[in-house]
Parts: sequence; C-alpha cells; structure tokens
Amino acid sequence: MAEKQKTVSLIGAPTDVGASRRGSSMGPEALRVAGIAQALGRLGVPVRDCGNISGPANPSLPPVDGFRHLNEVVQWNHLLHDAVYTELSKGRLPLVLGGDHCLGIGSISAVARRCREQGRLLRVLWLDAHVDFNTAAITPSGNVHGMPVACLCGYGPEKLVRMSGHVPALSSEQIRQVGVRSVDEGEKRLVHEAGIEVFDMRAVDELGMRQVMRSALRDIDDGVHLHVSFDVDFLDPDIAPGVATTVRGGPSYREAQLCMEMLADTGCLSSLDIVELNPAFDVRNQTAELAVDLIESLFGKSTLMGR
Ligand code: 6HN
Ligand code: MN
Ligand code: MN
Ligand code: MN
Repeated sequence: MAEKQKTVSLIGAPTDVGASRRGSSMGPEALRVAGIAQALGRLGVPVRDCGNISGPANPSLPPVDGFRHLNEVVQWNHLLHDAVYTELSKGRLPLVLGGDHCLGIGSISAVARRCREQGRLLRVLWLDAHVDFNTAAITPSGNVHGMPVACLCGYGPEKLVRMSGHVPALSSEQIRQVGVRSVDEGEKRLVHEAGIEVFDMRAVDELGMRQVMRSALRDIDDGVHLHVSFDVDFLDPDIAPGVATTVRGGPSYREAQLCMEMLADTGCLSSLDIVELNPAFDVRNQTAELAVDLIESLFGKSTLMGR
C-alpha cells in the first residue's frame, strides 16, 4: 500500500537568464492559469502554492568566458536550492514551475543533498530533446540551460558544481535521459565520456516507449527518491509549440502519456521540475494545458484501470 499522499509544494521560478530567447520567465503563471493546482486537487493530492522565488532581472547580455549571465544563474539557483530543500525537509514534494532548465542545477542539488542526509537512493529521469551536457569550452550558445546535467555531474563552474555540498551532485548511474534528438558535437563526446545512459528518439522508434521506460526505470523500487526533470521541449512541437528550442520528431501525445503513466506506476515520484515552457511561443496556452494534462497522469490519473 502506498504511503500517505504527500503535499505538493508549487515553487515558481520565473527565469529566462539561462537562455538566449526570452519568455520562459512567464512559465509559472501560464501553468497556474492552465490550472495545475486545481488539476492536482481533483486527484486528491494536497497542494500548496509557495508563490514565486524572486531573483535578479535578465540583463540580456552576450556570453562572457563561455557563460551567459553566470552570476544571475548562480543567484537564482541558490534561491531555488534553498526553497526546494526547505520543502523536502518538511516532507513535501517540491514541484518547480520554471523557468528555464538552468534551474535543474539548484533543484536537483537540493534533492541530492536531502537524499544524502537521509541515506536514500536517488534516480533522476531527464525528459528532454537535448542532453544539456555542454560546458563553457564546448557550448555553441553560452546558455547555461544547455549545461545543467554537466554541472550536476561535476563538469562546470565551482559555484554551480558545488551547490549540493558534494561534487559531483550526481554520479552518472543516477541519471537517465529519455527523448533526446539534438546533441551538439562536443557534448556528444562528453556525455559518452561521463557514461550517462541516454534513450534517444531512435531507441523510442525501435523499441517503443514501453520498453524504453522499462529499461530506464529498471532499478526504481520502494524507497527510491525519483526526481523527474521535465523539459517541455521533450514533446513533439506539433503538440507543444510553446517552447523556444523546439526540435521536430519528439514523443507523440500517446507516447508522452505512456511515459508519464509508467513514471506514476513506480510510486516513487518525490520531486519534479517543469521547465522551458515559453508562453511567448505558445498558442492560446495550449502547451501549458498539455503539460498540466501530462502531470495529471504523472500523479496517477488513469483512464480505466483504477489504481
Ligand atoms: N534546453 N544544446 C543547445 C545549447 O545551446 O547548449 C540547446 C540547449 C537547450 C537547453 O532546452 O534546456
Ligand atoms: Mn544556498
Ligand atoms: Mn531541451
Ligand atoms: Mn533541457
């Protein structure tokens, strides 16, 4: 029998400092307007909205030494780390409403810190069109939203790499990536060198989402803390136009639903990021509404087989 349903804490993190195209800072409000709190409430999940954290403005500057807005990125991630850590230590399930994907550094650093203290096993499922494994030396853009996995695995600037209190915050076997279809030349080498398990779209084509998720979730059972980092560009742009970094050929609506349902079936979901939603590219908030629909499945809404 599952343990008592944890309270979900919504933490808005309205950033776009990790990207070059602006607008993901409007993501938290778009998800609220799409009814994220009400949707979870209908499932019987207790929800509290912590409001937004508030960090530095976007100075819209070019990269310096391979990083755009590094100071701002560090400040936002410190704030987010502290907010996520606070909710985890109160026994709640933090749900980060992003914001761009640089936020994965602060969010997952807090999760890694908490799991280390509790002696809990941590697994991270990274749902994304990209591997987000760039460094200052190899980045084509200087955008830190293309670097969070590298930082969490120990490749990056001190201030980001050390945020969890332990370097690296994650070892490579703790993370699995699903949905990948855009990898830069340098990061292809580095992601192999680091030994990250990547289930790209070719794997989804050949094996199907079911087999991919079975492999990705193979050692996730009772007692494991499962963190899901859901970059909305994971989804096919035909169904999810509201992101700045669309890449064609992503999971369909049904494939995405199955992915979420299989994550829900683990019963281990303990923290979540929803990032890269960009209302400036969306049409009538449909991508936010789709994200909310998928999150309902992630929290156990099923059609026929009552669980
Ligand atoms: N995201 N690999 C590209 C870059 O600029 O490093 C794109 C990164 C996209 C990051 O969508 O979270
Ligand atoms: Mn701090
Ligand atoms: Mn992405
Ligand atoms: Mn990403």
